Amino acid sequence: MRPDYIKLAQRDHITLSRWRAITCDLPASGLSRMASGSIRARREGLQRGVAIIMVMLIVALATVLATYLAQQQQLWQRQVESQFDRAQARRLGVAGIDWARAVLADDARANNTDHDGEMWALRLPAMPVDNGEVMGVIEDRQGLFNLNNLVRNGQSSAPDIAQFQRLLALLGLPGELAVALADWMDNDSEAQYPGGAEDVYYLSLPQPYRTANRPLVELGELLRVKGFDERSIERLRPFVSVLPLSKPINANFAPAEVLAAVIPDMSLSDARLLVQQRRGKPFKDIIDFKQRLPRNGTQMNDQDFSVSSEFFWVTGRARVVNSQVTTQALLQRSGGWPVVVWQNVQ
Ligand SMILES: [Ca+2]
Ligand SMILES: [Ca+2]
Repeated sequence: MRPDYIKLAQRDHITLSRWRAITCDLPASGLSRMASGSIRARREGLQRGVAIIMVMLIVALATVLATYLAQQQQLWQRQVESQFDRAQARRLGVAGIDWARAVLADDARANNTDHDGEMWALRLPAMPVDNGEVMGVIEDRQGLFNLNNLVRNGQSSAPDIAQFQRLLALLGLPGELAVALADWMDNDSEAQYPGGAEDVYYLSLPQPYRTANRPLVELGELLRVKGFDERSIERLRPFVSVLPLSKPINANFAPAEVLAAVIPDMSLSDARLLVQQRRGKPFKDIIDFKQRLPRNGTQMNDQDFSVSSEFFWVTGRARVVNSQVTTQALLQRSGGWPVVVWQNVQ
């Protein structure tokens, strides 16, 4: 028979060496009884310790989880609020384009001329709205030289190329750019001389591509045309437009450089004088314009000019809290309510 204390040790899964460590100081007499009580007490102590540690771990885990969930909730809330603000700013931006259309429709009902003294051309300060502001500017787009005029009915137009070459010369840019652009847009594949380029040139580039052979869609496309670079595009930007239709230039908005380029016998200094005289006294009609030109505009082609516009450029900005949206739109007003030819909201 094994002594009771050994049975107890085995029952409680205590090794013999551990048992000896526990009982080494106890006298042999009464050992069995005392050993039984001691083991129970230590086991209960161990269990309480484990339980306390488990509770602490659960509390710590719960705290970490609660903190994480609170942070996720705040993040989600901020994302929802930000998306809501952006959606509101976007709606405001689109509403700004509609506002511009309404203003231009009103103007069309009021008169047949367009100039920078009209209400639509005023630059208004930003208007406050709930938690933000909105602002927009309407600009004429028909006082500029329309690059798409270089090609008419799919064919390069020599008179328009000559006008553009005069504009290029006034801006200090090479005249070959006009020929290269005409080739880019005309529907044939025969390069004009000098300066033209068609598929033979573009397909021989390190990263080859084909000639567009169609009108331009936007000014940035010039980067693909032989001879143009960012510097020349920026130089041209204040003086040229890219319109889907060929329309006469609005003499009330044309910069002096454009007037001097389109009217063959007009010098740049004469054109600058005319632009000065135009301020506060816009041209009423083409007859008025011709009468105020040097030599009464004897070399002017009446078809090249008008005193009204169909195309307008709208830029806007809407902000709600910290979300901001910018808008750009090309509008065409040919009678009633202007239509959006192109718009970008971002
Ligand atoms: Ca008007
Ligand atoms: Ca071509």
